[in-house]
This record gives sequence, C-alpha cells and structure tokens, in this order.
Amino acid sequence: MNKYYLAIDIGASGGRHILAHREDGRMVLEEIYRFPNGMIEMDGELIWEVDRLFEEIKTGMKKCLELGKIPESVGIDTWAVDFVLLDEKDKRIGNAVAYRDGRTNGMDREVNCFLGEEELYRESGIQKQLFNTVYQLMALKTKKPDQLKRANKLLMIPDYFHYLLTGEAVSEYTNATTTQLVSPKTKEWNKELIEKLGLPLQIFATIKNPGTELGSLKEVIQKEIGYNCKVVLPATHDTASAVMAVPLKQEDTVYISSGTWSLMGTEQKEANCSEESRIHNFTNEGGYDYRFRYLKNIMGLWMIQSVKKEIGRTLGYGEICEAASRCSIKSLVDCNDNRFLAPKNMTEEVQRACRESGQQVPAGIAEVAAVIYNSLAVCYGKTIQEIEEITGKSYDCIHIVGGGANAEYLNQLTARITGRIVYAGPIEATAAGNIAAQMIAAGELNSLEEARECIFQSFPIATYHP
Ligand code: LFR
Repeated sequence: MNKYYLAIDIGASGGRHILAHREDGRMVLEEIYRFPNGMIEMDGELIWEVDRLFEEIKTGMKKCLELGKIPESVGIDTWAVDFVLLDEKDKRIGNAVAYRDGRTNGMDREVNCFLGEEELYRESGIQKQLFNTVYQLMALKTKKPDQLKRANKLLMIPDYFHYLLTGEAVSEYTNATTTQLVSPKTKEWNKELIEKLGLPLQIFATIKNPGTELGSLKEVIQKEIGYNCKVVLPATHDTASAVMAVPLKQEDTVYISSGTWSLMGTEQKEANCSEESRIHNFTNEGGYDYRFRYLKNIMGLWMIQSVKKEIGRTLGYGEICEAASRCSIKSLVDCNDNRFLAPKNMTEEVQRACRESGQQVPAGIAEVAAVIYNSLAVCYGKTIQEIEEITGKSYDCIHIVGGGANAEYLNQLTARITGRIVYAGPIEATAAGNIAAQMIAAGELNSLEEARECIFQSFPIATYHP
C-alpha cells in the first residue's frame, strides 16, 4: 500500500494541496485542491484573509478522504516575514497584515535609533527589506503599542495554521530567520537584539527544525475532516522548501526560486555577515539542515502577475511570454526599485520609469511584459556576478525552480544575458521540498542529498543554452 504525504503550499497568489507518494523510487505528486489567495484591503490595511485560508486548508484536507488516500502526515509552507499576534485567550489581535502594506515606511529609521544597520546585519545576517518582521514589529511598537502589549504569542503564518491544526505553538526555524531576529550563530532567537529593540521576548515561541513531528490533529479538526494524521514541520518558508528541491549535482550551484519573487543565490554552510555582503544586500536565510540560503530578493514575476491583473481579460502566462518575445523594445527598468513593490498600477509604473529615464515607453501588455522580462534577466546577470565576486567561485549554470520555471521566454533570455546554461525545473519545487522534509522525517528518504537525487529523477528539467 502506498504511503501518502500532504504538502499544503500557499503562495501570495494561490494555494494548493499536493498529495505525494513514492513509486519505483520516484516522487509522484498529485494536485488535489487549489484555491485563490491575494491581499485585500481592510481597515485601511493590506491584509491576508487567514480565516478563509484556514477553511481552504481544511477543505483540501477533506479531499484526501474522498480519494481514499489518507496522508501519514501533512505540512504547510507559505511566504515569509508575516505573522499574527495572539492574546492570552488565543484570540487574534488585529489583522494579519501583509508585508506589502505601507506600515513599515520609515521604520528603518526607528530601528536605527536602537542599533545601526551594520550591527543588525552582523547579528542576523538578513538583508534589509523594509517588509521584514523586525520593521513590521517596530511599526506596531510605534503606532499600535497596545497590540504588542496585549500579545502573548507571535506566530508566523504557517506556524499559526499548524497551531490551529494541532494546538502546538512553535516557530519553525527557516521561517523564523526571516524575522531578522534569529542569530545565524546559535540558530536561536537573538535575545540581546530583541531586548535592545524593546520588543517583548516572551511572545517568541520555541524554535523547531523542519522535520519535527508536531503532533496529531486536534479532535475538533479530526471530526471536521474525517481522519487523523500527523503534522510534520516542513521548511515552512516556501523558498526554503523550494531550495531543498534544487536538483544540485555539484555543490556550487546558483539557483533561482522563481514565483511571485525571484530568489537568486547559492547554498552555504556558513553565514556571511560581512560588510561586503551587507552592502550588496545578500541574505543568509536559514535552510534545511542548517544550510544557509545565501540569496537576494529580486522583484520577480509579481510584476507580470500585476500587469496581467490590470488588463482585466484572461490571458495566460504562456500567451504573455509569447507576445513579449515578439517585441523589439529595448527599455529596461531596475526590478529591485521599491517603486515596484506595491504600486497603484504596475503597467503605469513601468511606463513612468521608462519615461523618466528617457527610454522608449512600452505600450500595451506585450511591450510592458517584454520590458519586465528583459529587466529581470539583466538583474539575474548582475546578481550572478555579485555572487561570484563575494564567494570567489565561478558558476557555469543556473537552476531555475518553481512556477516561474515555466516562463520559456524568460529562461531563454536568462541563458543569453547571463551567458550561463539554464536548467529549468522542477516546477513543483516548493511542494516537492515540503514533501521531502516529511519523507525524511518518516524514514522514506535518508537525507537531503538523497531527497535531491530522488527529485532530480522524478521531474522533467529543460535545458537552455546561452
Ligand atoms: C517568496 C517569499 C520570499 C520572501 C517573500 C516575502 O514567496 O517567501 O522568499 O522574501 O516571499 O515573504
């Protein structure tokens, strides 16, 4: 009888339940449920609908029963940095505010009153992004101090869902590092840092590694979905799960986890918290087995997702890629400019940026998409050079994993502009990584290396030459 494992992977634009088992050594994935996600505006804030998402989580879990494929375990991953606060009675305090909300504007200056950016980087190894948890907490401390005072627990989004399923409140390590409050040396909450910032230490739950068995489902949940199973922590930060699924054949490989964001980097055994690294804004996010994800955030397909939404008619990503590939426009924008983080209208913002820099202004979705794809590829080219300078190594190929590995035109551009061979796939990297952590915990796979080899054998990978 097959043993099944369930990965629930929730991204900024949608969530999926993926059921997995092994067959002839391979990992076989089956998508059993899918649901939309996106930020909404409420009380003047951009927020996540966590209550609806939790209903979706349970609805998808019920599908396993309908299919007669009850999983041994389940694990949830989502985007990073966002959290909820719970009071003493476990009631949520305020909204689950989304990281693109403007509440963090100016919060770097507030944080700087307590410690400088150099020290913050030395102590955390995390790149400065105004949306990091540390700046979100500073926004609360400055603007809604009562919320922080009432808080008894801080739970990151996937930790919160795991808590609702099991009643166990913990902080999964890979996602905890994105708060910018974990020490890359001890891999524990950086107490001195938290105290220095005047944040309440007692709200941070014990850190647990991916692979930890949290427990079984609460009775009410069992009743509702019709079965019981274990909850096993995957790498709950989606990017950490995706990086587990990079089919590394050689140790020194550059990857891009491509989805709403493009996360470009390499795996390292030690964190690099040097000034050079800080100035280039590289991060040392925690990974499975304490490997560091030494990478940089690049605005990514969020820009394409946004323009697609704005045209208001249904056009597939394949069609957008195809249309863009027929354009000859050469204009470029800086994808890492904060102006693209949450503009009122992405199409107009791209057009404005081109106009301001005296370049041809793209007209229509095809040209706007062409500018974005070209700009992304140029940004990848710059980033790989920076990685080579900092690590002193050279890299002859790039592995692109995640949903964005589907964007053929972007893959071609990336190969051409970076001059490197591009391997694209697996597209299901995040789910495969999530499953890998559960299978290792169950003893079906022995190690991360074995999981990567299994994933490499299990999914198609396309090659693009420069
Ligand atoms: C990708 C991702 C990135 C993180 C961003 C915000 O989905 O998790 O790794 O920087 O979302 O949380």
